[in-house]
Amino acid sequence: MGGGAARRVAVAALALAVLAGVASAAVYEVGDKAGWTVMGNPDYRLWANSKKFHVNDVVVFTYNKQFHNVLAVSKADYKNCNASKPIATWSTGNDSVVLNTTGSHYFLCGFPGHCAAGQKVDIHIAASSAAPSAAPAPEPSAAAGSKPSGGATAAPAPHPNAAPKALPAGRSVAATVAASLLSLAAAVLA
Ligand SMILES: *[C@@H]1O[C@H](CO)[C@@H](O)[C@H](O)[C@H]1NC(C)=O
Ligand SMILES: *[C@@H]1O[C@H](CO)[C@@H](O)[C@H](O)[C@H]1NC(C)=O
Ligand SMILES: *[C@@H]1O[C@H](CO)[C@@H](O)[C@H](O)[C@H]1NC(C)=O
Ligand SMILES: [Cu+2]
Repeated sequence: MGGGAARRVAVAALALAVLAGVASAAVYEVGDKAGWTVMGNPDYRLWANSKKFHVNDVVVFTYNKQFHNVLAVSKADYKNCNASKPIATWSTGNDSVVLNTTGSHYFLCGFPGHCAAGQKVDIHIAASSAAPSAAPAPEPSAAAGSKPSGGATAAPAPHPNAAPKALPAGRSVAATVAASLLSLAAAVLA
């Protein structure tokens, strides 16, 4: 192929690489630099609201394990700071948790008084945020029924009948761009 064609293919490949990067899972440190603590009363609601989480993103809890731990709990236990029946427990001080479903993921510290002091976080993944590569079991009720308790902005459905698993606009555009770049590359190569 000629130089022009090769260049176009290279551009298409680059664009695809960029798009792949956009679609890959993100890693977030809970509380950013503050970590997972009661010192300084970090605002974990504010922290969670400042992110847009997607399925398969990873949150890392970093803390002194002598003073804190991480419990995944139900919504009710999250509200009441009830640590008696956690769904899962982490306690290494450096815990990576994969958010593999849509809906809310509730975490709190099980040390006495810490949750009540604000060491709790509700990480919400909008139903429309499912990564295209993931085959998640969607939790329609979590996103459709209740209003988002975090500030996680639920993407407006483009059509009333749109399936809950519809890709968000941004990713649809990205997919369209990728598709047209691919056909461009194919045309150039033909
Ligand atoms: C915490 O939850 C357990 C079991 O779910 C329940 O028996 C208990 O009464 C709860 N405690 C409080 C303080 O709500
Ligand atoms: C936490 O664990 C990850 C690997 O899982 C490692 O890369 C990182 O350096 C650790 N951080 C601390 C503060 O220990
Ligand atoms: C999500 O991850 C948890 C813990 O890693 C695992 O037990 C569970 O089966 C996973 N769920 C899905 C739908 O992959
Ligand atoms: Cu704690």
